[in-house]
Amino acid sequence: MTHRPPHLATRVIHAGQHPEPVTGAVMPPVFQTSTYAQPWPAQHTGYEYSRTQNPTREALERCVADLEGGTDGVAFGSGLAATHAVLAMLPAGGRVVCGDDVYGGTYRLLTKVMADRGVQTRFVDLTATPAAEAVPEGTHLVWLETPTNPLLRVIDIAPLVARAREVGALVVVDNTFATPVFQTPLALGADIVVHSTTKYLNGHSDVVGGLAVTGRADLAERLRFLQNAIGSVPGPWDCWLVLRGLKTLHVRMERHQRNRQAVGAWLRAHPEVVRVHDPLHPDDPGHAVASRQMTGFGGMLAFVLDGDLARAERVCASTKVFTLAESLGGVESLLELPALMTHASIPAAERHARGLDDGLIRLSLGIEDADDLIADLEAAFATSRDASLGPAPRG
Ligand code: P1T
Repeated sequence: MTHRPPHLATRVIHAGQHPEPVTGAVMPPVFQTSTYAQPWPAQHTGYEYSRTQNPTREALERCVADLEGGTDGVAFGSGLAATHAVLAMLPAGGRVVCGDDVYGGTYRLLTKVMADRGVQTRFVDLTATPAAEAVPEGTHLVWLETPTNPLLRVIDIAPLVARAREVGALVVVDNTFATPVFQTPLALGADIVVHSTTKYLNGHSDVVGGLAVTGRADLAERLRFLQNAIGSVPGPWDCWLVLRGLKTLHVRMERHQRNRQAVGAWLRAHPEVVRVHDPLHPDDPGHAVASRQMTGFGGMLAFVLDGDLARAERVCASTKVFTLAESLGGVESLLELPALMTHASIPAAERHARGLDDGLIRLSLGIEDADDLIADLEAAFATSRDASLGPAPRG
């Protein structure tokens, strides 16, 4: 599509796609091929080998690049593969400043893989530290999620971008939670946006994938090189599924958000709920920045229930509509305990220092009926009062 309609609801359906020239097929076909015939050695159609070029993957890359307001999208086999490719741009001995509340796998990649290659990471509370202090001279890259996983903290992107420019660092924003429906970090000056397309962009919990988007030609060229050189590319079927999922991103996000609003209000009013992490609420420390930086608040919530970790475990094991599972962003509601599941790779002392309580329950609100979701939590809260409930025997 050469004409770029102003509204995201139109672009999620059309951006980067055009009817297939031979048959007019409206959906980009799944080019399920590893290689392409060449009429003469080293003469080809622009497509040589599917790790390097694949038309289905390119349609997905163009679409997400457009939604994020970038020029280039580069797709990977998972969100972490996209993260790894971005970090592979660092020089030996590179210095990273990373928000102190990030997905556990991102933390693990930085501390257990990149650290062995000499990359040093400082984890900083980017919600509370002035940008000049957070990003010292010599920093190569600033990595942040906003809203963060799992505490839903909101980080002000623009001052970090201004500071990063002063010291010559790149700013990378993992936009998985907000999606371009609610936030476009490139418009705030970020250099690269990363997604786990596994989550909202695909939206149906049936694909693992990742994507990096940039508006800078030099970074696009390097990422494209790394995509091919490292080789962690997604297959064409997975790309096609994400493209299909994207077409409803806009309506799904509105419904995720509406359910989040309803469940958040119910949780806040519940006498057994000690704390709700919800930047939608005016009392939340992230509310002011979120109101300025985002056009919506998304579909995630986290809360702490009165009682010990065992009670939180019993809640998670007792729901009937919410599924106890890692991941997020699908049409079905999920819940999980980050300390034991998605963020278990962060040592307990560090989790606690960052305010991640062991009993924190994370909700990914799906698009079911909000009343059914609330009734499910209410019933699980009641069941969890029975301390004799325990895990099913294995085997
Ligand atoms: O799982 P993968 O597609 O590799 O994406 C990694 C990733 C990156 N960024 C964020 C913000 C994420 O939440 C994730 C994956 N997160 C989960 C699996 C989870 O349940 O939090």
